[in-house]
Amino acid sequence: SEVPDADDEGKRYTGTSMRRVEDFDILTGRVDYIHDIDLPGCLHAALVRAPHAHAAIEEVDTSAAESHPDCELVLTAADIEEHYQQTPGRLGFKEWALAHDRVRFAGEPVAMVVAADRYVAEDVADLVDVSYDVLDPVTDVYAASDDEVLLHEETGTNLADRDEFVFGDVEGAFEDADNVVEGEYSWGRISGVPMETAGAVADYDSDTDSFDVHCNLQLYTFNGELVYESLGYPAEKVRLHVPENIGGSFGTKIAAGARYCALAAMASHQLERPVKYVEDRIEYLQAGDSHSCEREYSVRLAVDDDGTIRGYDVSFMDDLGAFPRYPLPQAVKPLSVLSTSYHIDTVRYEYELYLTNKVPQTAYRGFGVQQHTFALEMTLEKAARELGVDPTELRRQNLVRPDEMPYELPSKNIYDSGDYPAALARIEELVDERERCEGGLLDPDVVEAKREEGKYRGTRPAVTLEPSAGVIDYASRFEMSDDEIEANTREDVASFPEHLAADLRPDGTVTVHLATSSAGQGHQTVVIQLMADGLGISPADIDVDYLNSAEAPKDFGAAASRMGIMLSGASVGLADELATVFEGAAATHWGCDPADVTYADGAVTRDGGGDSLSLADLAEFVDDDGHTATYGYENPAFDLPEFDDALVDKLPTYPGTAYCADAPIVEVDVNTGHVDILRYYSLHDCGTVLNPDIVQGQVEGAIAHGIGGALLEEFAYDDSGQPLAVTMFDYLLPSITNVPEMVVEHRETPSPFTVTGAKGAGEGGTISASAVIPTSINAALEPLGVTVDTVPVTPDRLRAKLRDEVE
Ligand code: SMO
Repeated sequence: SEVPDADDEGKRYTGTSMRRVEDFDILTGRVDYIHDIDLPGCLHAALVRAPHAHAAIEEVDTSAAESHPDCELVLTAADIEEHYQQTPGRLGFKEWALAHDRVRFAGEPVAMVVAADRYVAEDVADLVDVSYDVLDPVTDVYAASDDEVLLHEETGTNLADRDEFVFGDVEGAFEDADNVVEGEYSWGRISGVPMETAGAVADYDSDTDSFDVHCNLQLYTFNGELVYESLGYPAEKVRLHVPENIGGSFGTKIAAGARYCALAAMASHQLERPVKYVEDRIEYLQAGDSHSCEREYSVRLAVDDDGTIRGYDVSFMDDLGAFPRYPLPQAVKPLSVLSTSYHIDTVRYEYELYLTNKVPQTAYRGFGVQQHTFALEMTLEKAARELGVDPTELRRQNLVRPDEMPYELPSKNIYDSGDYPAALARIEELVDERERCEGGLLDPDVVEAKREEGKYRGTRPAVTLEPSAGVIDYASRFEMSDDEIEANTREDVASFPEHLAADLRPDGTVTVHLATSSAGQGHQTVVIQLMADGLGISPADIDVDYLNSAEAPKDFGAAASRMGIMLSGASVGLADELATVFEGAAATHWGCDPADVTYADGAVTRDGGGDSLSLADLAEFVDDDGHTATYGYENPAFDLPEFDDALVDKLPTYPGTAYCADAPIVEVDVNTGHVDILRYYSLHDCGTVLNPDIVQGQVEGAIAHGIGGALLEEFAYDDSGQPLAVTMFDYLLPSITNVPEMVVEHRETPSPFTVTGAKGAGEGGTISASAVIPTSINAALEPLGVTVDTVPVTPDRLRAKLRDEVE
């Protein structure tokens, strides 16, 4: 095939839109998803799920089910107690794979039934007779905070966690500032809703007393702990295998999938046959992991008449659902972008996390950063209106400037690089040139004419941030000294590396082994691009596969937009290390000094002589016991030679901070309460772009998710704690009618903290869209004096606002 010309740095593939190696199989239906894994003799499981949000379990009568002729097994909490350990919980709260004594959310699994196929298993599950004593449900943070009904009586409170972080003289700033702007907002419960639901196929082998568990867990090497501990088996006895392709996750396959792995494994252990369980769509919508924040905010902004922001004070209450789940509440990550794109030195951030009778919160694309960004953008919008200043100018004058980069936040994260004011200026320019002109969507005459029909148009651009690849337990560092922070950051980052290993095969091609699962992001393609350039060989001569959890190092995995940074850095490191291995093998073969041989472009040559060995020749000399080289990627900030010493001391907690300046053109129909996004502008900078098509796809997909959260999606519950959105008719995903044409421009400001300058991408559009859509709606409605304060901005919410404030 044709070999492209190399660029100035010798790269042929990195930075190009090389076609994704994943897509041919995906698009032609050749991919095995979790449900396609078919082991001989496999049995199928169904779950008995709680019909009540909150109830004591009085009795689980399995006799009718067990006497069904086709029933293979019924597992209840009592069986698990006897054989297996508890699923580890957070903050002292234990969540069992099957509910013990009490159910705490509608849809919580109570029993597992196994039969020859899923249809029979569901019929048998109907025969499991559970007697409940129904308890009062706790369905919001206000009821939770009363502590009249407790979810976990042993703890004596529904407050799972609270914390307060104060940077600077907050009270002083609010006393001295010319103005104090206050806001109250609400954020609705949403989630990722991937195309593929969570599931597991477990196969217990009695000869070795060990398990093979096929699963579509996100973070399978890391979250395997949850499975091993539930089973009471050591890690090496439980081999988790992930398929090459997973049908989306967005954070949602981090925790609940572990429950399914454990349950399928327990059943397989009892039956000594493979057992499969995969959530169906209604189960996912009713009780699937995981939900994002459901939040009530109370905020204050101290701002002078000249627009200088003096302080920001945000308190919120999160509805955490029934258990504090692994890994961390989403409330914590925004500490890394506390003032988002703005220079605000004085900040107070306080959260209270309440337990309620709903599906627990874990992770969803953006991991809390969008909720934080939303509140600050909404407050800036309000401030501009109260002060009578231009909202975009208020934002512009407070943005972190390029001459402040790398910019250290009071909360100790460091923004790597970028030009936020220029991004805002460019997006303004694009909107002016294309939309505020004659015939544009915001042509003043068109805007005026549309208002006559009750359609209000507007846009409000903003710059928002996406912190990438950081350590996760951010909050704990505020109890540490600077020295401890440095040591801890090194340790944390070192314990969350990403490893790649490689085999050189006899035909001279290379297999790269990944230790992290992909949910569609294109990891395989990016690794192949980087390795092809690093080794100077054709992408066709490289393939990629996945290690199982027993073979793999315990890497963290794909989360926090980290894989672009981590896998590209690891690929560069692995290619360098392979070159050294190849040179060493050739030198040994020739009996010469390795310094006298050079690897380049698929061959080692002996300096000065004509000797040369191809990779196929070398395959005979490098050891053949598996991997030729393993490269564990640690935060490159620690050893980048060009790195400024002063910064090494500070250590960025998130080595990449991508940013975007976004402007949705919205149209609000005040008659129906419907919001249309007519076009969406985004200027996106994720540092070095490794594959423009992949980044473009991530940007567009993330914005679509943000549109869903801003306008459509909500896991609503009624007063009895019953979920109201249990079909796709109730939980409204954005579709072709809601997602507009997007105009996306890319800037590339490399991160000085990463090997390739990549910053990470994938969450930015979700973070941005769900903030700038509500502020753009408020901008559009300004002539009516109406403001929204709750997302999603559904037609009924908007109509209620219009009725209250206008009619
Ligand atoms: S919400 Mo993610 O999997 O960092």
